[in-house]
Amino acid sequence: MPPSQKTERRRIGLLGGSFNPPHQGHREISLAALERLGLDAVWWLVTPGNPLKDPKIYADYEDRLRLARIVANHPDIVVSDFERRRGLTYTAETLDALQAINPNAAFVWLMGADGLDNFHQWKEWRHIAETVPMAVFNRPGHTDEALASEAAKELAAFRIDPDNAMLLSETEPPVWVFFPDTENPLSSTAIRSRKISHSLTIDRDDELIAPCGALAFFLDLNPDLGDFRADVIEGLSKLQKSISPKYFYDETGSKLFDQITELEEYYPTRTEKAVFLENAEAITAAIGSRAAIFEYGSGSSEKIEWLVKGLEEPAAYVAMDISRDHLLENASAIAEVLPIPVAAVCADFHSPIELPKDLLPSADHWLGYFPGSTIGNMTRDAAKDFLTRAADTLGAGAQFLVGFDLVKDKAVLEAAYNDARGVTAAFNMNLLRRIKAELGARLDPDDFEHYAFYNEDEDRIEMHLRALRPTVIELDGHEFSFDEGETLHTENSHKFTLEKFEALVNQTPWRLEKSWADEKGWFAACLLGNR
Ligand code: SAH
Ligand code: AVI
Repeated sequence: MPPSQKTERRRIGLLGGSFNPPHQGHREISLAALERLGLDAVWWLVTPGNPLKDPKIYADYEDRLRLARIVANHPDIVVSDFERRRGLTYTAETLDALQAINPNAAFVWLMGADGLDNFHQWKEWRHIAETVPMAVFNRPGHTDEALASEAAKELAAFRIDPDNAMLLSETEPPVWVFFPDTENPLSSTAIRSRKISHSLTIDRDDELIAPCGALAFFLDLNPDLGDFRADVIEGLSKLQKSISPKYFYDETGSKLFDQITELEEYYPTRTEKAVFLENAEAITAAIGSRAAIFEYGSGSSEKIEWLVKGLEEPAAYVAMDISRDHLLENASAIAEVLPIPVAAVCADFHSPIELPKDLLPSADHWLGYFPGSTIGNMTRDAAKDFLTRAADTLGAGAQFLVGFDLVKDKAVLEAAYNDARGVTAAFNMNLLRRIKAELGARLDPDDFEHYAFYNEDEDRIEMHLRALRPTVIELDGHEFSFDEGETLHTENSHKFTLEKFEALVNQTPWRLEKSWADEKGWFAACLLGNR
C-alpha cells in the first residue's frame, strides 16, 4: 500500500483494563498517547473481569463504564464496552476481533509500565506483540522492573526511540516504544487499597472513591441499590399507601424538577435566590473565611456560585445527592467553573455520612448548605434526625445555611404544586413510570392522576397519586388494590414560620445564629451554628 494511503488510516490507541476504578493515571496515559503518537482517538476497553484478578474485587460493570466516561472527560477518548458485548476476556482475541471489523484503523496497544511487568503472563502475549505496535508509559517505581521484565527483554530488539514515536502506529509489528517521563502517582490498586484517614473507613465492598475528571474526588456510598423494590412493597402495604419522595429523582425526575424551578407558579426557587442575593454580603460575612461547603441534595448545583463568589477564601465545594448520574454530570460541570476544588458524594442524606477530610485542602470549618426547602420534604422527626446527623458529619465549629419555605396564602401554595403546564403532575407520575419500568410492576398510569393540596393542620403541601377508578398494582406476586379516589402519598412539602423552624433547630445540636427573608415573607434562610 502506498505511504500516502497508509497515513489516512485512523490511528487509534487502545487502553485495556478493568478500570476498577478509572483514574487520572488512565487519562494521563491517554493524553500522552494522543500527543506523542499522533493518535486520532484512544479507546478505553473496559474488561468485564481480568482473569488474573479475583472477580470479587470488581465494582459493578455499568458503574465502571459510567465513571470511566466521567474521568475520561475528553472528546478523543471513547469508553467502550466492546469486550462485554462480544463476550471477550483476552486481549489477543479482542485485538483480532477489532482488526477484523476495523480493517482501516491503525491500532496501537497502550500500557502503563506496570502492565509490562507481567505481560509475559498474558494469554498469547507474543501474538499481541506481533499484531499491534505497543506504547508503554512509565509509572512511578516501575522503570527498572518494566525494562527488566521478561517481555521487555525478549522484545528488546524491536524497541524504538521515543523521538520516533510518531511513526509507531504505521510501523509493522513487533515494535514498541517506552516513554520514561510519563509518571503519574495513581493506580487503581493504590486507590482501592487507600484508607481515607481515620475519619472515613471504607469497609463496605460497594463504596468507591476515586479522583474523577475535573472532580477532586467522587465518593459513592451506593445509596439506593436494591432498596427501591423493598420500599415500594412496604409503602404499598400500608393503610395509607406511601413512598419516599427520594424516588422521584432518577435522571428524568431530576430534569423535571429543574423544569419546575422555572415555572411561573413555582415561586420558591426565584424567591430564595432573591433572599440570597439581596443578603449575600451579610450572609457571607457571618460565615467567615476558609469554609468548605457541603451541599445536601445539590441537584443541578444551581445555587453555589453566589456563595463561593462572596465567601472569603472558600476552601472547597462538595456536592452531595442521591441521583448519581445527575450529580456527576452537574458537579463535573460546576468544577470547570468554580475557582476551588470541587468533589461529589453520592449518598442518601437519611443515612450517616463521613467526609473524607484528607482529600481536601485544609479548611477552617465545614459549612453545610441545604437550599431549596428540601428540608421541608422531611417529616418533623426526620428533619430533627437529619439535623442531628449533619452536626455529626460536619463536626464541631461547623455552620449550616438552610433555605426553607414559609407559611403563606393557600392559593399561592396550591398553585405552585398544580402548575398549568402539568410539569409537577409529570414529576409525580414519573414515580409510576419508574415502578413499572424498573421493578416490572403491572399497573396502568392512566388509572391515576396527580393530586396536590395544602393541609393546613400540618402546614404542608401533600402530593398524592389518586386512583381515578378501582385499580390494582401487581408487583412480585403482590396485588395492591386501590378503590376509586384512594391515594398513594408521594410527598410532603412542609412550610414553616421562623418560630417553628427555630423550635425544630433547638431540638438538635444546632443554634440559630441569623436569619433572612424576602419582603413578602415567603421564603427564609437561616444560618445555624454547631456549638
Ligand atoms: N438543592 C437544589 C435541588 C433541590 S431538589 C435546589 O435547591 O434547587 C431536591 C434534591 O435532593 C434532588 O436533587 C434530589 O435528588 C435530592 N434528594 C432527594 N432525596 C434525597 C436523599 N434522601 N438523599 C440525598 N439526596 C436527595
Ligand atoms: C425539592 N423540594 C423542596 C420540592 C418542593 O417544593 O417540595 C419538590 C417539589 N415537589 C413538587 N414540586 C417541587
